[in-house]
Amino acid sequence: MPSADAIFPAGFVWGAATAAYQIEGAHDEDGRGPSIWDTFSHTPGKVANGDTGDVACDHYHRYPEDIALMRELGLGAYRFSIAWPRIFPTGMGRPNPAGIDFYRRLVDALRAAGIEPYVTLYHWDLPQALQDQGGWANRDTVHRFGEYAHTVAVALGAVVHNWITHNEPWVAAFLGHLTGDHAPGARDLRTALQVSHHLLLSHAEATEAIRAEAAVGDRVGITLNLSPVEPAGDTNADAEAAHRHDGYLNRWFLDPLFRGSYPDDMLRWYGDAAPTVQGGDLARINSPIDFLGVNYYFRSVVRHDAASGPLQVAQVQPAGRPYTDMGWEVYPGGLYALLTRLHRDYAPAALSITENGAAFADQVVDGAVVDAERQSYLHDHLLACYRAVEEGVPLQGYFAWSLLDNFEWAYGYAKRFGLIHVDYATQRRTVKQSGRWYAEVTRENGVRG
Ligand code: IFM
Repeated sequence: MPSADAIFPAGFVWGAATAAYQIEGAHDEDGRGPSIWDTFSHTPGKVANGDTGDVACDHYHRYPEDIALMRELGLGAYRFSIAWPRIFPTGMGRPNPAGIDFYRRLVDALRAAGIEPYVTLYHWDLPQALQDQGGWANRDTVHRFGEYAHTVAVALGAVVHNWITHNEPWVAAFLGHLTGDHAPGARDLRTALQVSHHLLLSHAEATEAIRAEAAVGDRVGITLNLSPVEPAGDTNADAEAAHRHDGYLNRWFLDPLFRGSYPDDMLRWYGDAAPTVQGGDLARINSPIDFLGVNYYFRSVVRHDAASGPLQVAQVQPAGRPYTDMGWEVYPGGLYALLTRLHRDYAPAALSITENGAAFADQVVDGAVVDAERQSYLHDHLLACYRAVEEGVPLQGYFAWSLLDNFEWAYGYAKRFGLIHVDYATQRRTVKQSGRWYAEVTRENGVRG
């Protein structure tokens, strides 16, 4: 994409994002209970290199240093998640005051630094005790999530004004319960679909709980991982596969949230595996939200393949394109296509990019990390956002993923997404070249030249 000045509207929010299990460490401190990710990562063979989140970036102890780094980057906002098992070590009962205190200290320190907290309630770390009772496949977990949301809203509502109920429910449902790549490692389509419905319903329940405590101007949203889907070839079968993949990944979540129904074509495709939905569920899920969080990394190019799983869809990696260390195509035009489609088809009141970024195999050389590829990835995706804003898409913020290198789930520490490099042996932080460049973006309110 050519370089040009792209100065965003006044008030545009510049941030970076993380998640509790990926950075906090302190897995058994101050009363925190185990989550499904503790269990999963400690199960041999589930995570590359046997890595776990036991220590991670030790952010639990080093958050003041990390907030000082956020200031260096000029962040106006920081998106982080609360570890449910710090607040409810067994998922229910009495809240753990030490867990609440940690997040209060974190939020107070952010506010003192002039950084607005954006709080995600669920970024995949379900208390293990709730998994032992069926986890998200059990409808009771929806109510436990509502209680947790209420407790956190009471504890932090005076100082937190932007809430995200869930991060990427598609990942939690399908990687956690269909492919088994994520905790809790189940492999069953019907379970995955029931979980997806309960996650959406719990979004509704948490939204209601937060709104009951909220002040005027407080905002509640949900973050979805979304991707435009393109057919690999020009056959009808590929076109249908692309439509189906769009239904699986995008419409399965967008339609209930914005239209109050699951897509008919997907209900037909899933047949007996479709989830049990009770009367009134969809109306609650369809209640207005203040913003839609969008996590975008790559487009999906797919072809029909009768042998590829329940969707009969196979991913294709177009030749001759750039790829990140995750094997994800670098395709900024997909972000523009996605934002304009969301605006056209679903018209959310506001949008925020709650994650966007890239993993590359960074190295510290003479005290510096020269990550030109990440800088260019971010640059080109910001230009895509700018184009969308210019065309009237109500995009209000952008959060780079991620503030720090961190625990990349099944890949462990092997993949680095940070604006800041972490040496896990010493916990030394080094701001990468992309981080210094992002500091210019936040200062200029956009990309110059
Ligand atoms: O690290 C994850 C994050 O937890 C959720 N969104 C995608 C990121 C990169 O895979």
